[in-house]
Amino acid sequence: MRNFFLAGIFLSAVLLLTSCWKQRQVLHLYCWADYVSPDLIKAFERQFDCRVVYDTFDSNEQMYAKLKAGAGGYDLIVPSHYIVELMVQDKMLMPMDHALLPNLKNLDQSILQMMPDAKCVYSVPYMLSYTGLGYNKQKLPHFQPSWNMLEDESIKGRMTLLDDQVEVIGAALFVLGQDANSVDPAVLEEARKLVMKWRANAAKFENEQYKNGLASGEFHLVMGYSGDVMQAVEENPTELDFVIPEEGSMLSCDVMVIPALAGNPELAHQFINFLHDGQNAADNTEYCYYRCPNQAAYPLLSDEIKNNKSIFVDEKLLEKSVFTREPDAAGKLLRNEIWSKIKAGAE
Ligand code: SPD
Repeated sequence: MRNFFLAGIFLSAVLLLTSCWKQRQVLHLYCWADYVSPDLIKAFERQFDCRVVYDTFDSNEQMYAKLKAGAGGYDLIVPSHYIVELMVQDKMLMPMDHALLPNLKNLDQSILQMMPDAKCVYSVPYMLSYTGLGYNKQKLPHFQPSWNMLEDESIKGRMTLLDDQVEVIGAALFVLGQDANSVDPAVLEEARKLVMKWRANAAKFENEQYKNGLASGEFHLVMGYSGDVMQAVEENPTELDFVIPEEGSMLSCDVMVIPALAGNPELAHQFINFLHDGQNAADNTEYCYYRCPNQAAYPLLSDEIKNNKSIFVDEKLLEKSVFTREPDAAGKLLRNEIWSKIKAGAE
């Protein structure tokens, strides 16, 4: 009888907890992997009595195709800046309510001015990312900070390229001394030929697992996003390093956007505002190794981060870097064709 009574109490407690749990608001986040500090997510959940459900994509194309195919249910998405215009044209996004975003005052104006949506009508800058080379210093003692390393025979089968046409074609255009956003057919054909040489050395095109492959020693050279590679380098700075090649690199700013059909746009605004609190933006930069363009965060960063050249890039290299622009429809078609040929290994 006593056991029956205790079981009843236990069951009621479980039901009570379950109903409380169910009532908590949920923020459905669609984002690149390892891109928000888990501690910050927990702090947000506590402060706003909610749950964050974090779903990942590994390329803008994958994210866009999923949305285009009708995937709903997300409250906040983190694409790269150059795809926002297309998402706006497709009526996929909701305008930002600035009254809910007082921390926009913290944004770094010098970065904001480079953005196509500088007034944050539909997007709020999140993290700046460069593309560069991660490498194993012991395996590649002859390493040079140049994209030409991708052609080096010694890395055959031990190298990965990003599965990201903007970055790969852009890198080839840097080597050729051309505009990294070019849509000139003859120039792109030259870029294709160069990438085909790199492809012959590549184990795969890939956007997420390469950092683990670099850390484990499987890959000796990877083309990667700055912060992702730095996360691996920090685990093993004796053997690994990351550089932005001397020819220059594509610069992107990933941004936060709210889908037009978001179920909880208010919570999405609260999350954006929370991430742009100065201390939170600093903590997030320390976690991700990407620079959050938040002026209030900069003085709060550790010296290690302030002096990290993949986060606060040297002026000279910054001048050579090119902010990615979305090509017009014809240019996009041409670039897609070139990329499909590259991926298929077709001549
Ligand atoms: N794990 C986080 C990866 C962020 C990558 N940013 C992509 C920029 C694409 N141009």
